[in-house]
Amino acid sequence: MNVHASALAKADQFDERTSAFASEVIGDLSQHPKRLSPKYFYDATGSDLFEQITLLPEYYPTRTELSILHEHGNAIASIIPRGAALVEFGAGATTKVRLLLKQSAFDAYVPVDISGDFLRAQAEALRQDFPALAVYPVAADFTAPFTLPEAVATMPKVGFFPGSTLGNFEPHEACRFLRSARDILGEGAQMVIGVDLEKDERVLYEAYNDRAGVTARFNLNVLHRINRELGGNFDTGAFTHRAIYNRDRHRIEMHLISRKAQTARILGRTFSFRAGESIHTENSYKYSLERFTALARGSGWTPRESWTDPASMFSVHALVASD
Ligand code: AVI
Repeated sequence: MNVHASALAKADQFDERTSAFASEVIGDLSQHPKRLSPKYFYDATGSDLFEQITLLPEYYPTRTELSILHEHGNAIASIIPRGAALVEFGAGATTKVRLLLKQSAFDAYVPVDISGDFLRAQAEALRQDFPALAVYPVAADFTAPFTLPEAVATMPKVGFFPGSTLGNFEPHEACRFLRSARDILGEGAQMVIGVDLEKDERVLYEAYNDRAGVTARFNLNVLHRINRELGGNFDTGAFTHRAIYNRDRHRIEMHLISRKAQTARILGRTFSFRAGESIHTENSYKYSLERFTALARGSGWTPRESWTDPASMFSVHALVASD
């Protein structure tokens, strides 16, 4: 039996989502260099740690994007057609979308997220605060094709993808996501998207190596999650967080570094780590305005307008689906 098949056989007792997690973890830790997908950061603990990250003094993206959405709210509202449906790809904290919903005349809001329970709770809170807004949550993996609710079929569509989550995709994945979003939203759609910008390396370094150690806990949580959900036996104290800026590839890389030679068992498989060996857990790409514009153009979108903060730390773009 090959590695994946044996992991899957052991994972028989798991639900579909945990089996997929098991099989991906086994596959990714069998690679050279070892890696783990950043999408597995976000269980309840990881999502809570990420919310804490967004409030850290060093982590500028969240508050800077909010300041842009505030400052340029009227300009953003002016390009949004009346009675449009706002389709948010991924649904985390609702602070940003609330700002957009307050500033513009949307008739419907369609949050799309893999976590159905979380989505329904968020949807209920928004229904209470925006009684005139129709809310249609869609439980789906937004990186793959999905169908919009019939109720918004005839409304103009505006996609919303804040937080520079696009930066966590490899460039070819970012292109694939933008193409797929264009297909889902359809002709004449618009997209409002937040993208983190290249900047002083020290600022980038500190944003991912905060003094309080929250990013380190967020990174290490993926090993805790493997222990919790897959019965792994990672000695989590024997790994350390490392985030570096890779200038040539325009990205922050997050790694978990093994402090010593050690092994970890997951679902009957043993993985060996050399002292100093890395598990690559995340890339966070930083764009220049030119590189993002080129990416959008090559992915079925025409850039319409973009806004940055006075220090050019972060950018928000309005795109229109190309014909
Ligand atoms: C969600 N994403 C845009 C964050 C980022 O900045 O790449 C995830 C994160 N990783 C470490 N800190 C925050």
